[in-house]
Amino acid sequence: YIYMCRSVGIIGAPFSKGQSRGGVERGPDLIRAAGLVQRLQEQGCAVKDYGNLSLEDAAAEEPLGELKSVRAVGSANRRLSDAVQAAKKDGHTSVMLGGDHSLAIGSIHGHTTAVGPLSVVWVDAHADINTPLTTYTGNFHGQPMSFLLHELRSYIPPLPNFSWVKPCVSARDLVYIGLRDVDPAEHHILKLLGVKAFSMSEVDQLGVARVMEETCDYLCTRVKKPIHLSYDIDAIDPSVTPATGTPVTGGLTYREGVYISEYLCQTGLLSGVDLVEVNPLRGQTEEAVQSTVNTAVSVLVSCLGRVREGNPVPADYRLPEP
Ligand code: 5AB
Ligand code: MN
Ligand code: MN
Ligand code: MN
Repeated sequence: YIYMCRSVGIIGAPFSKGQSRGGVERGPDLIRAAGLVQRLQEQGCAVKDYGNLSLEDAAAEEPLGELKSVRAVGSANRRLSDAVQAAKKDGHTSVMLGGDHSLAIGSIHGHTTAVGPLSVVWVDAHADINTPLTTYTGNFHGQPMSFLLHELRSYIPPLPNFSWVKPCVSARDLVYIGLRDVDPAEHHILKLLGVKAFSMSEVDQLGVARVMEETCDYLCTRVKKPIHLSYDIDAIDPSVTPATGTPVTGGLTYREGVYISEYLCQTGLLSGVDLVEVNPLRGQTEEAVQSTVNTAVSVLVSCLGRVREGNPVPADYRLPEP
């Protein structure tokens, strides 16, 4: 490894209306309070913190059929898309701190608007690919991928505040890692579109190192596109990251979770990252919350150059002599 200076643009997205549990809007401030910016600076990153977007509308909103907070989700994501575009135009690796996973709509839309076609790596216990017509919870954090895929265009109804969203990702440019709670309709969509997915079974079978090799071989066989990593903290096992809204047993270990980040960083193609679904109100104890938040920070610093063998010093470093 050579010493490398990365520039990082952090965008806080304190938004929770893509699901029904309060608390997840506190994610950005908690992740910062755990020392994200200092850790990044210590490892040589130039950090610009764009602060938190103001995304939550005070007004409560009637559900549209089963769908909850449609307008709020649509307008929050529009603002987020603009913010990510600005961060990319300033030359940063964009880091979006959620908030719930409905925010991936705006984050990926903004990223691809600024840099062109992307590869997407979606690390999650869930596939988040329900359409507004297959969801049985009505929560948008279970649907973001359906709005982004070209192949699902004809299955998405028009929704208020969503007319700006244009499909921008091809199914063959998407890889899932960590799946273990996939709804029947989502499973149908994954098979219909032939989406590459490494569920926890494949992680068990192949090991995380091979999963990452195969992920990058698959994504890089054609042109090497910039990578967007959308990381739901519930991909990691709830024994490590319990403070999240939809925990599912049998997840990635801390080490597997960090390895995924290290590996993607090392490709040199990682251009945008989401870290979502940290919810302090879902932790039973202060330790449970801290373990979740600290793991989120570890995942992020590893995306941005931290290596466990130790990071190199700048080229002008001189070992002190007595
Ligand atoms: B998360 C479920 N499939 O659609 C749905 O945490 C869960 O962003 C979605 O991955 C979980 O509501 C969304 C049942
Ligand atoms: Mn999830
Ligand atoms: Mn998710
Ligand atoms: Mn969740």
